[in-house]
Amino acid sequence: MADKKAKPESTQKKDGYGADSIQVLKGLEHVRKRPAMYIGDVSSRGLHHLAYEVVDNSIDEALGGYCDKISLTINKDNSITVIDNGRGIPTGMHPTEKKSALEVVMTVLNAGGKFDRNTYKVSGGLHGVGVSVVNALSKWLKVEVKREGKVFAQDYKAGVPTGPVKEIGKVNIKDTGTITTFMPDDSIFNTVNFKFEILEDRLRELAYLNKEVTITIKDERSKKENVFHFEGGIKEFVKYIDNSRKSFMKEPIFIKGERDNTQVEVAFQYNESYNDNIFTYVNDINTHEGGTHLVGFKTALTRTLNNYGAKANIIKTDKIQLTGDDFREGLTCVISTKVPEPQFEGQTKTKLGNSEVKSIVEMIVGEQLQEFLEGNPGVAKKIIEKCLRAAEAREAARKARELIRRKNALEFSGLPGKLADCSISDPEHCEIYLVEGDSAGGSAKQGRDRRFQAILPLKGKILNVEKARMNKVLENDEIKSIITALGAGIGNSDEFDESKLRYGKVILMCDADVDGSHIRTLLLTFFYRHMKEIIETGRLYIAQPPLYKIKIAKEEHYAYDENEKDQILKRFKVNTKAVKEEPSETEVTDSGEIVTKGKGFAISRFKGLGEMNPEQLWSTTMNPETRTILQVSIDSAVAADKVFETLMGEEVEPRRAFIEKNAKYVKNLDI
Ligand code: 0RA
Repeated sequence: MADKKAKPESTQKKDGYGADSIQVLKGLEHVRKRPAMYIGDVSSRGLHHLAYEVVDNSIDEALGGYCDKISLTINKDNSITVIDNGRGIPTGMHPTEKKSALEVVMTVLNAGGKFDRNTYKVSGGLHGVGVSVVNALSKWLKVEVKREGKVFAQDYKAGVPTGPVKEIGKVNIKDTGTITTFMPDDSIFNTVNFKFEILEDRLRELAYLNKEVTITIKDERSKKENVFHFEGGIKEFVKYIDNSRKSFMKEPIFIKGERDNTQVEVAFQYNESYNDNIFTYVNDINTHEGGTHLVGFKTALTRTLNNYGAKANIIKTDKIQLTGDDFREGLTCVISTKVPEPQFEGQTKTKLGNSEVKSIVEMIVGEQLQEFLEGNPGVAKKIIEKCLRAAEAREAARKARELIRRKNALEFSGLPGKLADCSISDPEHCEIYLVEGDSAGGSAKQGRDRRFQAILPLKGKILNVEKARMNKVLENDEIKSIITALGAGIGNSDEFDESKLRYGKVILMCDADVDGSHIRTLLLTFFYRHMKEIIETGRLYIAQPPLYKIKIAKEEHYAYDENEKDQILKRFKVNTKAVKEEPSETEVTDSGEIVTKGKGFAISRFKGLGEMNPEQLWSTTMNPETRTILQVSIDSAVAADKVFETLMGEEVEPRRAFIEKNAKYVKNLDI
């Protein structure tokens, strides 16, 4: 088809850049100079954010009821294509910018907002920065719009148009939509490798939250593909979250209402576990830190169940008082709100601040839950009885906690006996290593910098908290010593006091073998379920001990993985072929070290931390100048929950399926 200039362009100024263009360039330049201000960071997380940003724009069309199909493809060259069947980005002349609206949307910061497409904008935290930010951070980007029976297109490099908007073809007038393909700029991002699983998690979540849309994801590199469409919406979402937990309820309870343009949807059920799992959303954004919608829900749940239980004579109010926690034991819940002007607060800007939302959610949930309980007395009774059992266990837990407190008061310092504390007292400059095993603990104590590094050796495996109630958790010796060493209490929100935390960094140091990885997972599960704030504030780390020691001539080198080992061997021109072809000598030393020897070199694989002497441990794993530590983060709360529940929970079948299917992925999420 012939390249024809689109009408709007023919009326454009011909004399190159006007003042508007210069402003645009300055805006884009700033995005490229300070990308973190717009997308958080330039790691894998920021990279995936680019894709979310483009998809969010299509979801906006879907929220307005104009679009029901969205597809995302990771192309072979690692670029991303997002296609939707919305109205298409307008291509006509923009009234004030004096160029095609399409070019304005793609190149001017925050231009999307000027169109005011619908009431519930996907904006908050780092979302809603606009597709122009994606454009600025892409080596190249190509947009195609189908609108009014025509196909328009424009190309960009680093956010700058390489030419005008062109009409490149014709289509059926009913065929509308937008196609965006972008290649993230590898001079800006640390990595430009998109991960199918990460994008898949977000798209699945979006499909549950917007039951009208069908979202397809395809990976042209691996040929993986998936289609998400959930007629049951968040009700199905709750079942998905709980698919490896047992519930006594056939269907989640579903509540839906609207007041003052604020829409509320809640689905929840109870399972046999002891944790609560509430995922909250505002305009499709996961509000990790909760906020007024969550408070409204909790208030309504506690009050309504309490009133009903007392009225139905299931709760004998003279015998026992139930707290909010009791009503949330074993609860899995999704709260999805649509709020016109959301105010986001908190450290990561994922806490809803709008005060009016609390009473709206509280009222809608209160009314409809009461109706449900009265109409379903059988289920109601089971729910309340479960809450009563929780209350009894809580009483036992309170006694156990009291015991720890009293014991602490009796002991001289209140700190666990085996903790080797550091001498500096400013928590922000201190770190604690939780070390697997007494022998590694001993080496770490000798090897550390005692001014700011504390060591707490842990004996064997800590309790699997996924299968235990709070009182059992608190009876466990290893967990008790972790809690007292950290000094900030336990629990998410009310009982955990971050200001009392005795260390700025908590570093898990486990062996690089199967047992070590199990212990690490148990520890991660503990922190995720009972001290989530430590993870959310970026204080939890995993130490990376080396896997290999390579002795060449008289020098020792350390490698942290297979690849690095090969690189070292290559760098020193060691003939590795000789080793592979004739495994000359493999020895197992007294300490269990496996040594492979060849001409002039020896490679030993560390089986455990205990094999390293204090100096080795310091220089390879603990010295802040030379070590690598991995920061633990929760990108997708739902995915994290799935990992812990499936790995550590009761049901064996889903666990097996999960390990078989996702062996590789689990490894990634471990960090
Ligand atoms: C501004 C105004 C209108 C639609 C859009 C933007 C739009 C943006 C994106 C981004 C990806 N897909 C999109 N689809 C639409 C409304 C145009 C009208 O009134 O027809």
